[in-house]
Formats: sequence, C-alpha cells, structure tokens
Amino acid sequence: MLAGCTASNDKASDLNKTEAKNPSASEKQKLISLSLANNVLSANQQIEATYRHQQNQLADSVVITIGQNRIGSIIEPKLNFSVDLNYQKTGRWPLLFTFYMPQGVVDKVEKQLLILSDIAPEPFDIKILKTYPHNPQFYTQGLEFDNGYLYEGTGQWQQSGLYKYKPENGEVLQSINIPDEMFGEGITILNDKVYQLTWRNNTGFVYDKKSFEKISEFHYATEGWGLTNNGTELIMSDGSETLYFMDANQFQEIRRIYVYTPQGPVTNLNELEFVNGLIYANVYTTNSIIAIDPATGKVLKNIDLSVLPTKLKPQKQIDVLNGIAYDKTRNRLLVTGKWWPTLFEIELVSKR
Ligand SMILES: [Ca+2]
Repeated sequence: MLAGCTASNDKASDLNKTEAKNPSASEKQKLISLSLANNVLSANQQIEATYRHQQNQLADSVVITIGQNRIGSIIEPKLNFSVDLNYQKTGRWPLLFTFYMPQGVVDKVEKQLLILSDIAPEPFDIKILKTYPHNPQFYTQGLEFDNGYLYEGTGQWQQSGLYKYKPENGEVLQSINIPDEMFGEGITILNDKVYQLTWRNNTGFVYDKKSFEKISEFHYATEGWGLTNNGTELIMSDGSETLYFMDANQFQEIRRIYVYTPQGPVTNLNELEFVNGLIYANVYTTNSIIAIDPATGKVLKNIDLSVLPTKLKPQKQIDVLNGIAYDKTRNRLLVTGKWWPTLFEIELVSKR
C-alpha cells in the first residue's frame, strides 16, 4: 500500500517536473486552433482559414508553408483569412501555419490538404500509322527504343527477361533471363546502362547496354512497376498514383509527384515513357495512356487506345495494353501489350 502510494507520488512529481522543465510545450499546442473552409482544393484556388487564440489574442503575422515552399504570409491576419494556394503540385500535402504572436510567442498548426489538378486533360484518339510484329510470348513490362533497336523487359514467373530486337521484324539480337523467383517489370536505358525492375523483390538490375552483362543490383522499398528517365534521373511507378524520381547511381529517391486529374488520383500507373518533356503512362487494365506534367503531377492528356485490341489477330492468350517506346530521332510513338502479336506505330489526334 505504502509502496503503491510512493510510486504514484513519484509519478505525479515526474509529471510536474516535465511540465516545469518545458512549460510552454503543452500550452503551445493549445494556444491556437485553426480550421480550413475546405481541405480539398484545386491548384488555382484559395486557402480559407479561421483561427482562434485561447486568450483571444490576435496574431502579428502568419506564414503558410508546404514543406520547404512558402505559400504566403499575412501581416495582422483577420480571424478569417485567405491566401492564394500558389502551389502547383497535386496530391496530399501537409500545410503548415506558423503564427507569430505578441511577446515573441510562436505557434504552429498543421493541416492536411488535398490538391487536385486545375486542368481538364485534353482527350485524344489515335491513328495507326504502321504495324510491326511483336513476339506473342513476351509479357511486356518495359519497352524502350534506343539507336534503332527496341529493348523489352518481360514478366511472368520463370519467363522474365530482357531482349534487344529489331522493330521491323522482331529478330532478337541479345537477351538475358532474370532469376526464376523474380517477376520482371519496367526497363529504361540511361548512360549506356539498362535498368530493370522486378515486381515484388524490391530489387532491380543494371546491365551493360552493349554486352548485356549484369553490372549491379539496386534496391527500393515499394513494388516495381514502370520505369523511364528524363535524361538524368530515373522515374519509377509502383502501381499507385505516385511517381518516384530516383538518382541513377545510388537509386535514392530525389522527389516524387502524385498524379491527379481535377476528379482525383490516377492509380495503377504502369509502363512509362518520357516523351517531349511529359511522362506518358499506361494505366493498368485500361486502354488509356495518360500524359503527365513531371513538375506537378497534373494529367495533361488522356489518350484513348481502345481501337488497338480490336486490331489484334485472335490467339490463345492476349493480355492488356502495356508498353510505350518513343523514337525521338524519327518522332515515332510505338505501343504494344502483354502477349500482343502486334506493335503499333501511332499518332495522337486531339478530340477537341
Ligand atoms: Ca517505356
């Protein structure tokens, strides 16, 4: 009994000590409450907020930030204040309000904000310019054009590999298998190296483009889906709406974007291609390719390719549209699908 009392007294005194040590810490959190009129905004809208101070004090100023980016600041804000969002990256972001109160007191309030795109994607149809054979054994997971050749990464257990072939006739010139316990995913070519992801092993491979010899492995935390590059960084999808920009040497994340239309996120981003400054992405299980602004995550184009499956010669197994390769020297856009017998050269035709 006595021991119990002692223990509880000790606890109480510990608590007092903690408060005495840092009296402002607990008070700080209670000083200001803030509510947002709307926590879902379009990139061109205004943040509208209402704040209340516990002792009805008025703030000298408030500074609004998202990460390292200062959205705005207001001197002597009214209890209801608004500020231009002035932030173009779509997705969920923590919005931080730093209130500067009289006597040098600073109070911070964080809110979650969902930013939608303010741009309706331009709808496109396609025109088929040419067809080429595509190996119907290839479960296409990555496709890229380089210096006259197509490089294709394929999936399926015990059948995954990397192939180099002539687009005109599909003749395979070089290939390498990946280990049986791994399921191959996206590929891209940067600085004479071929990078290849695997689906659920958190492991990728780097090959010498010329010899197809494996140079190294790299690792990542998410699933691996699509891969492309912008000339300096690798860009990776993982089946969500997130695209990761990765350092090509260390394979460390540099930044990320979240892909959104005005309606919401576009998930299941699969095979990728960097085309004239935009990221093209297959949307898994659909006949759509979207074009994404790499700076913001906004979807700028929505390309309807539903005509393509109707052009395929029937065969035992045909899976979904996947695989985009851009030949920049001849401005050719090449697309195919998993186990498709045909590779299509296409042109975009605006529906507007
Ligand atoms: Ca590609």
